[in-house]
Amino acid sequence: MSKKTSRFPQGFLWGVATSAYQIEGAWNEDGKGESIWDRFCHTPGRIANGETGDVACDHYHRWQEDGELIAALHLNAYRFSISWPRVLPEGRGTPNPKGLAFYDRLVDALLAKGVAPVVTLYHWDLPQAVQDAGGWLNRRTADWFAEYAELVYRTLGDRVRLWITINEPNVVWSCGYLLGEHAPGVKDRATANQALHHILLAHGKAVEAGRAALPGTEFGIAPNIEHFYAVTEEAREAVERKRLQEVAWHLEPVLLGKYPEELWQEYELMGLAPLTRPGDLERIHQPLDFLAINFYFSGFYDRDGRGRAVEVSRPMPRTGLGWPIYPKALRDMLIDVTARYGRRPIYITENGAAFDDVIGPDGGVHDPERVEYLRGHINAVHEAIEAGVDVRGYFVWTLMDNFEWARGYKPRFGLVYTDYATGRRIIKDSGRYYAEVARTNGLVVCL
Ligand code: IFM
Repeated sequence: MSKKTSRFPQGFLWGVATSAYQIEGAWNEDGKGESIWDRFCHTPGRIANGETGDVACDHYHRWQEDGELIAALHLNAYRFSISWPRVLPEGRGTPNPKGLAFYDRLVDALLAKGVAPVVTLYHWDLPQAVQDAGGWLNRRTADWFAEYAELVYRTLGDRVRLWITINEPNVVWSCGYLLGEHAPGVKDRATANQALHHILLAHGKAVEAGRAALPGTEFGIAPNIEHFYAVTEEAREAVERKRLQEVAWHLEPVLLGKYPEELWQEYELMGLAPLTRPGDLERIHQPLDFLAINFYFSGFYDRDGRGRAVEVSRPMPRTGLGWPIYPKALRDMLIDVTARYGRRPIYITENGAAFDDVIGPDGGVHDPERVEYLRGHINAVHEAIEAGVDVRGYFVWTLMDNFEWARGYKPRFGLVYTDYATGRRIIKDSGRYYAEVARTNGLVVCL
């Protein structure tokens, strides 16, 4: 079997991504305020095994060791999120100097190791005080978010080039407000659409504030984009409708300055459309420097007798969570997004897989399926670049096993194994594999 090395463009970012609530712990230390995830996890019955992010990976105390891990993996970028209630315990008003100092030190430590910090402003841990004032249903939350963003820009803006406003608005919409599986645990479509509108408004306001405060830096948003295939010609319309509901509804206000017309009209008739004000969509539709895309899912669909898309099960490898492993969909999604919305810089800001990793008798963690997963998906990114898509970086979800929201600690997504009993971190085989890809800026593929 012959092999070839696919090289990536010079300056390509190789990173890992994390989020504050999933790794930091220290939920009530050093003046941090309560978040909606603290409240949600402390409510019995919400999270598998009653687990919480109270301690998580204890990154708040072990951040130096974690920074060293990132450098040991030869990565040149690290995407992390700021906990809004850690820096503004009440969501607005008086900042918490100790919270700001934590991120300040982290950024300095990363830069000293040649790792570019990529900052996400909102990865779901809304201050509980803001929730108590209505949360994302209160339009003022968008203003408070922009004020919070300004505080972070003032603190870190001299050293951070890439800013992501909101992580996966579509997942907040679906899991937080439609299915009720995530904080704040709502199950109502009209409420979900209203919350989404204010989240997108918050994105627009934060970008506007960022442009004024930090000329020369770059701003984007990180939707989670799934790729859908129609298995027959007849299924195309149904699949396009699914894409409108699950992708375009969240993405097009940002990229095109309008909600998809057909869906808007339907929602309006059913009393499910959000209340908007003149100028909102212009504000949401900020020019973006890049699109950050999180990619995990794809599916094949037929249509049922009522013209709805129904998933067709196809034999294919799956992750430990049963999620399909079909790397070609990453390439196809990137080509599709570029064709529909225009060529622009793209970062894959999350991609990864959970497996039931264990420490082996030799003390190592051997995860060949994750190595294959990464090889396939990184190859798909390379193919997309060759097809003309402007991909500038790739971030594995995630640095180390951490708190997987409603599923608790069982799913292990990390390149590094977290031994929760002791806090010890062990680099998995996939971590070593990815380190080599990053070090050489290239991927070896078998022909
Ligand atoms: O852990 C999450 C992350 O917080 C958001 N994107 C998907 C990941 C895996 O489910």
